Amino acid sequence: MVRRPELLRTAAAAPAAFAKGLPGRFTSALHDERVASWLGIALGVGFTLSFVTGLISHFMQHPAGWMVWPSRPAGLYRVTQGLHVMGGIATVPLLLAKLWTVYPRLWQWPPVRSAVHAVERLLVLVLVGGALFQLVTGLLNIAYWYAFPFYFTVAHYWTAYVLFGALLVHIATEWPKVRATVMTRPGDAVHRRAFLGAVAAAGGVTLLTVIGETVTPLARLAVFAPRRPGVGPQRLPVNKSAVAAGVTRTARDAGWRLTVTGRVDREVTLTLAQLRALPRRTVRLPITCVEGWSAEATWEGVRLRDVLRLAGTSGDARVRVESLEPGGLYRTSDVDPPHWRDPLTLLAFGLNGAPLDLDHGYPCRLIAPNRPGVMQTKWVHRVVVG
Ligand SMILES: Nc1nc2c(c(=O)[nH]1)N[C@H]1C(S)=C(S)[C@@H](COP(=O)(O)O)O[C@H]1N2
Ligand SMILES: [Mo]
Repeated sequence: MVRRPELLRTAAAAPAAFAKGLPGRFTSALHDERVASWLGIALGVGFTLSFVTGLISHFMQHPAGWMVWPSRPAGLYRVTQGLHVMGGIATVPLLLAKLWTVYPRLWQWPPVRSAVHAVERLLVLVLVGGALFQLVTGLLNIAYWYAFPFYFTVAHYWTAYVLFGALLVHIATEWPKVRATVMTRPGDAVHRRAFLGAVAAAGGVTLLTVIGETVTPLARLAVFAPRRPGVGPQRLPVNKSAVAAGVTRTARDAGWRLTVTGRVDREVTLTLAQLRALPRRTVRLPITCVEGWSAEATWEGVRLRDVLRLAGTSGDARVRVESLEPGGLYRTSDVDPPHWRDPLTLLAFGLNGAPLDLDHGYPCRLIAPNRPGVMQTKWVHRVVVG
């Protein structure tokens, strides 16, 4: 514990570097370059992690023509998207602390000293604006609070490049300062260490309130998580229900058929009974929503590759599964060769030991390894080979 008199003494002795020119206004010794540097390093690591994992998520859903995503390790996307969302959430207290530390600089006088200084300040504006935008829109999105008039994924994706570009320039220009402060001895004063420790603890506590939505043993701590593993029909969360998707009638229709069509040797049409009569497999796979929650479940169904073999397809075929859902962004998904050839990829009709719930995609849904939840299409009725 820090004793108060010592804290005050240290604080009084430390130069309040950012408050220069504004005597008496910003008296805390924590408005300090050393504190700002440490927080900057942590934020640099955090934002880089978010950027890279965000790109992975984006390009898994919208692969460029030359990209081939592997289907293994089966839980890889669960890790990268968990880092993206959980890491982003843990960054919030760090960013707030950093903004508090440096905000006296906002009032520096004169506001602009030279052209270079003007560019530097503009860059900081982009950096702060971009960081706040990414964190706020990310949080609103996972809370299903669409308070913004633009399409989330597009805005979040493009802002990421702007933010990361500004971050790289910022690192390049601030690096000498970081070296001169945190990379030189002597060590940090007690008040700085206490403050940075408190910020780190705040990040940790924030993380604990949500991480259970993907780290199942901690599910009970996840008081701020919008979805929790184990909560939902068949102990699995649901994002879009059958009612919301408008499939309650078509999915329960006795006339439901699974059709395999497109570039096949022979078109195949199966009733649910015929599908269930094919060799059955049971796999353990997670659903990993792009919003960060994930949950493992036991799926029963037939291998997609077995169904495709019935129809006769080439080994490098491009496959698309289509839902009964009449519209919506996730009505179809592409299943590229590494995924449709994978023995874990099923057209599932059973979940956790019972027939698939209507909300989980009855009569039949796709479940595949290493894949975003948005591509685990529910209420499948057509497989189109291209
Ligand atoms: N047809 C269809 N399939 C869909 C969706 C959808 O909106 N429509 N949502 C997807 C999303 S975003 C996720 S995370 C998973 C969730 O599966 P679950 O509801 O069975 O947990 O389903 C996916 N499959
Ligand atoms: Mo999702």
